[in-house]
Amino acid sequence: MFAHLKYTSKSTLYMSHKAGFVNIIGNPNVGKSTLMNAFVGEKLSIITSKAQTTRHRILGIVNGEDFQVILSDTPGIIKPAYELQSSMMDFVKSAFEDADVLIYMVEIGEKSLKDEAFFKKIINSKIPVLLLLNKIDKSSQEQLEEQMELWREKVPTAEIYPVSALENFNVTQVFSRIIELLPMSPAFYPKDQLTDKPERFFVNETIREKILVNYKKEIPYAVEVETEEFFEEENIIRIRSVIMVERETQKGIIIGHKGNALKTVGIQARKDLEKFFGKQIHIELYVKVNKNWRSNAKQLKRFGYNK
Ligand SMILES: Nc1nc2c(ncn2[C@@H]2O[C@H](COP(=O)(O)OP(=O)(O)OP(=O)(O)O)[C@@H](O)[C@H]2O)c(=O)[nH]1
Ligand SMILES: [Mg+2]
Repeated sequence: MFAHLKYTSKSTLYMSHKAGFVNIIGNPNVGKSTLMNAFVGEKLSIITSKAQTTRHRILGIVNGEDFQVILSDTPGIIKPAYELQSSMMDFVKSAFEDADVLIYMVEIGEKSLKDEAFFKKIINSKIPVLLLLNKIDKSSQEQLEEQMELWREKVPTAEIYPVSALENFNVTQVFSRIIELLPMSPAFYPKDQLTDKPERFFVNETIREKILVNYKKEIPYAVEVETEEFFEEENIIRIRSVIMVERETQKGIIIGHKGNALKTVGIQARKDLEKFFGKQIHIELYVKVNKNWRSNAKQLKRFGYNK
């Protein structure tokens, strides 16, 4: 099994192997999910131009012969207004607890973290913090220098890297630095594992991404998706998912005139899922009202927002 490796004895192998948790935190919409996907090379996390796209803590595992980097994408930091958002912030809190390296992502033009308590945790962090100044493709040299200076003052303990997660600028360099900082450790997950989430989770998320993209204002935030059936055959995966909304009026909006809006979501989700799973997809979507699920602890638990 170890024949292709440089070292032959298992104990040497153990000694030379690095592994650890690298948790990505920051304000909403700064590009955390884009970065994680860039590291992993797969679209594990959904990405949209809207804030609060990510609601869970999602692991993306990058495996090498002598390393395993376990990245965590987390929801953007906000002051919670309802129960769902409190659960989202619990995911962020948990990301502080097990990190070996913390990635604090900010974007060009940003001046502070929305939540002061989280910011204090970052500046007082005992573990290495890599502060990534993202979206530098949008900035001038002058603005970049100004921002680098600002963050040097604000978080003097952090190593600062200007990056563009979208255009893959400096991403490889940051990854090399992560490897340097990781502790010696055997792998935590099997070496062929890419994430901690099951297939249905990615179906739910892909559908939710299409809802974020196709509907306005409050609608996407009132939506949760649950996949009731995921049936894999040799050449096709048959999926049936329920789109849950909080109110009857929202149900009408999701479905749209003659069902056209919902049809668009189905077509777009199918295309992405075919790419993700590398198989033909048959998808059926339903809409159901699940009254005030965002504030209902039991429902939240059911959807994986565990306390
Ligand atoms: N120009 C530019 N846009 C970027 C870059 N990285 C991310 N974006 C865009 O920023 C938006 C937000 O990206 P996400 O990766 O979803 O951001 P996030 O921090 O995960 O957002 P939340 O999950 O809502 O907290 C999307 O429209 C991305 O395409 C970048 O390096 N440059
Ligand atoms: Mg995200």
